[in-house]
Amino acid sequence: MIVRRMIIMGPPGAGKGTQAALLADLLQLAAISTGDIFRTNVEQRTTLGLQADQYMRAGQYVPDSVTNDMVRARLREADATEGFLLDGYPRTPQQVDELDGMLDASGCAIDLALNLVADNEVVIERLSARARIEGRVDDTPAVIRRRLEVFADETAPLVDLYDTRGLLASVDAVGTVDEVQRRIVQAIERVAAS
Ligand code: B4P
Repeated sequence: MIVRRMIIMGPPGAGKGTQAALLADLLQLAAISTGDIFRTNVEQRTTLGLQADQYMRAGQYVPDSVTNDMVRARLREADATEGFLLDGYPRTPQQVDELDGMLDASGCAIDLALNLVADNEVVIERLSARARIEGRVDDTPAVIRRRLEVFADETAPLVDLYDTRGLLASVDAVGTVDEVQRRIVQAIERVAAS
């Protein structure tokens, strides 16, 4: 099986964005990061950005309706028709339902749900390091704590859901970027060989 449609899950700071960019390049897939799209819109002060900004600053998820509409439009773009890598979407059961509907409508399906596993101590350290370098407004200690709580409450249960569907591959995300990438490539190769 050729892996053409993937999602990447994991807590904030697990390395989703980092690994998604590398993988999209390697597999020639469109990398779609909902966090990046929101941040670009916030910078450009678009209507979508103004809607998303308050939630992101507070470490909350942007409302499902806003996020789903944005992803639906992005998946219709030409570069996503042959394959995509969704980084940070879906994050709620409602987003899973919407994504299922979008894929049904276009006659395709997810091939793999990659779950990056890292404990809170590691991700807090990474996000705190990024705060010192980039000064992202959602990387302050209080907001990091809130993001981890929101992840545990709303997104962690989705791991079991994709496992039940037989699509899950969990990868240890503790290690260097190269080490984690090698583990991910091995996981994809196992799925491709099955
Ligand atoms: P995201 O942009 O997805 O932020 P994130 O979960 O923190 O992951 P990110 O990709 O930035 O970090 P990564 O783990 O790669 O979301 C931000 C916000 O947008 C959300 O809180 C929410 O408000 C909103 N949002 C996004 N999607 C949404 C959705 N579907 N529904 C509703 N709201 C949504 O990397 C973190 C740091 O670790 C980096 O500095 C990186 O360099 C470093 N790092 C990575 N791998 C490493 C390694 N192996 N070793 C050391 N450092 C590493």
